[in-house]
Amino acid sequence: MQRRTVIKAGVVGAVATALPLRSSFAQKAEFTYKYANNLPLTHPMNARAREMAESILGETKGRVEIQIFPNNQLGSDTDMLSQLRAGGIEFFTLSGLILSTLVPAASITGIGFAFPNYDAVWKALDGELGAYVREQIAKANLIAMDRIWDNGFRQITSSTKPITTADDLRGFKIRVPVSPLWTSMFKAFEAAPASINFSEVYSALQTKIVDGQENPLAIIATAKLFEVQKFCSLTNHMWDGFWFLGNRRAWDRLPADLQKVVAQNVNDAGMKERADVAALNATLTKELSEKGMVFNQARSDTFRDKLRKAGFYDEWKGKYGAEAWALLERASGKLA
Ligand code: X2X
Repeated sequence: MQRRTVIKAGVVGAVATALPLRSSFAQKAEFTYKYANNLPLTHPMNARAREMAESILGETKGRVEIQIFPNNQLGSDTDMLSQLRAGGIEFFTLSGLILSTLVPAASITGIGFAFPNYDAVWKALDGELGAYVREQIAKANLIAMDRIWDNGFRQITSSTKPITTADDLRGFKIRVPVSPLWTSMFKAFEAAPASINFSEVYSALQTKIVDGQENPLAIIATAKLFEVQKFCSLTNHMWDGFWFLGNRRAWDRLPADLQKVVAQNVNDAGMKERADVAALNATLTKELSEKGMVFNQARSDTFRDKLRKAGFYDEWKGKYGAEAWALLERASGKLA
C-alpha cells in the first residue's frame, strides 16, 4: 500500500488514538477536550503539548483532560478547522495563513520578508499586531490564546535543483499550504504553486506531483521530508506560526478558574515550544546535511525585489486595509 492510502485509511477507519497522559486521577474528568494538530509526534509542538496537558490535569485536580491527536490523525488542516468550528474538536493549532480562509486578516503575519528576525516577530505577535489578529479571530467565534506557537522562518526544498535567486523559481512546481496569500506570493515569483494540505505533502513529493515545497527546518527534519527532497535553499522568505485556537462554546463552558489554568499552561507551553524550535533551527543544517541534503544560501534581495515589482505588497496592503498594514509596518519597516 502506498503511504497516501495508509494515511487515508487511518482517517476513514477512525483509528485515531489520543496520546496517553500520566494521570493519578481515578475519576473521569469533568471536561474532556480534544486538541488536534498537523505535526509529527517528534516536533516540539507535541512534546510541549503533552507536558501542558499533564500539568492542566494535575492543576485542575483531574477536572480538565486535554486529549492530544497529533499528525493529522483527525484529518487535514481543512478538515480540522471545520471540526473545530462545529465543536467536534475543542482545540486546534493552525497557521494564521491557513486560518485566513476563515479570518482574512490572519495571514498578514506571513507577508514575504516582513520580519528580519525573531525579535521583530515576537515584538509584533506579542504586541499590537498579534492583538489585532486575535480580535479578528474572536469575531469568527473562535478563541485564540495570547501566545502564538512558533513554526519558524520558511526555507525552500527541491528534488531537482537549488534555488538561489528569484529567477530559479520561474515555472517551478512547488507545494504551498491551502491559503490565498501563499498562492499569491508564489505566483508573484512566477512559480507554479499547488495548494496541498500538509497531510498529503510527503506523498506529493514522493510521487513527484510537485518538485518542491517550503517549510522551516524543524518540519523538514521531523516530517522526514529530507527522504524525498535533495536540496534545501535558505530563503527565510516568510515567518509562520500556529495560533492555539479554541471552540468558543466549549471554552465558555469552562468555569473561569479552569479557563485561567488552561490559558496559563497553553501560553507557557507555547513559550517553551518557541525556544525549542529556535534551538532546532540553529542546529538542523548540520544534521540534515549529514542525512544528504545539500544546502545553499539564497539571495533574499532578489526575491524581495521580485515581490515588489510584481505589485505583491501593494495588492495585499489594499486587501488588509491601512490600519492593519500600519501595524505590520511598525514591525517590519516600510514594505509598500
Ligand atoms: O502545512 C505546512 O507546510 C505547515 C506544517 O508548515 C503548516 O502547518 C503551515
